[in-house]
Amino acid sequence: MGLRCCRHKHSNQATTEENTQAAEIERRIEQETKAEKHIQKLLLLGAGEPGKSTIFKQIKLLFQTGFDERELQSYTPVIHANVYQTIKEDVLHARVRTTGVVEIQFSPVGENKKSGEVYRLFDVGGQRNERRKWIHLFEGVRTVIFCAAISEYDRTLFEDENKNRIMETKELLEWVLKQKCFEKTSFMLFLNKFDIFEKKVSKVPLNVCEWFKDYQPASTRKQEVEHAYEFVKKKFEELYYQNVTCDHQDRVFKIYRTTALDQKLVKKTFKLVDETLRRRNLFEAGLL
Ligand SMILES: Nc1nc2c(ncn2[C@@H]2O[C@H](COP(=O)(O)OP(=O)(O)O)[C@@H](O)[C@H]2O)c(=O)[nH]1
Ligand SMILES: [Mg+2]
Repeated sequence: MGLRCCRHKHSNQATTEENTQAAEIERRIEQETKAEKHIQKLLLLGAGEPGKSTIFKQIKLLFQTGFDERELQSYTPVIHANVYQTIKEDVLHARVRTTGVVEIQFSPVGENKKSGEVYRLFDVGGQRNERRKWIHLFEGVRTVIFCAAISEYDRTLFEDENKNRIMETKELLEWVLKQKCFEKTSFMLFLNKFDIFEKKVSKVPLNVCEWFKDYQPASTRKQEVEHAYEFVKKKFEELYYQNVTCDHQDRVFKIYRTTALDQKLVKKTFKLVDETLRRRNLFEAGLL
C-alpha cells in the first residue's frame, strides 16, 4: 500500500512537471508566433540578372552586421583566382547565379532609431528553371520587390538567346501581378541598372526592343536620358494598371530608379520603401 502510494505520488509529480513543461512550450510558441506576426515578408523577384542578389547583399551590408568570414570566403573563387583577400566591394560585383532561396532578417533602424519594422527578405534564383521554387514562398508576402534591369532592352536571355530580356521581364511581371495570393501584396518596382541605361540610351536606340518600338527620341541630346527613362517608367506603369482589378485596390505600388551597386542610393531607396510600408501598416491599423 505504502509503495503504491509512493508510486502514485511520484507519477503525480511527473505529471505536474510535464504539465509545467508543456505550458512553458505553449507559452514560447505563442510568444514566437506573436513575434513572427510582426515580421514582414519581403520577396525579391525578377528574371535572371536584374540585380536581386546585389540588392540583397547591399541590405545585408547596410542593415545587418555584414558578411561573415565564411560567406566572404565562399565568393573568393568567383572573384579572382589571384586575389588574396576578398573585399566587400568585390562581393557586390561578383556574379553568382542564385539557386535556391536565401533569406535575412533585418530592421532598417536609422540614425534617429525611428523604424521599428522588422523585415524578412527572401532572394531567389530568377532564371526560368528556378522559378518553380518561387510559388512555395508566395504565401503571406507583404511586399514584392520586383527588379527589372532597364539597361537590358537590347540583350537576350542567358537561357534563351532568342528572347529579349525586357520582353521576358514584362511577361514575368504580368504573371506575378496576376497571382491570386498577391491581391493585397504591395509592389515596389525597382528599375535597376540605371547607370548602364544612362550611358546606353544615346548609343543604342530604345526602340530596338519590341515593347518600346513607339519611342520617339528627345529633341536634344541633353534631354535624352530623362526622356527615355520616363518613357520606360510609363510603360511599366501602364503595364501595372492593365493588370490591376478591383481586388487589388488596397495594394501599394511604387516605382524607384535604382543602381544596385550604389550603396547610398540603395540605402535611400530602402528608407523610402520602409517609410511607405510603415504608413501602410498604420493606415491598415486605422491609425492614419
Ligand atoms: N552596373 C550595374 N551592375 C549591376 C547593377 N545591379 C547588379 N549589377 C550587376 O549585374 C550582375 C547580376 O546581378 P545579380 O544581383 O547577381 O542579379 P540577380 O540574378 O537578379 O540576382 C552582377 O554582376 C552585378 O554586379 C547595377 O545597378 N548597375
Ligand atoms: Mg541572384
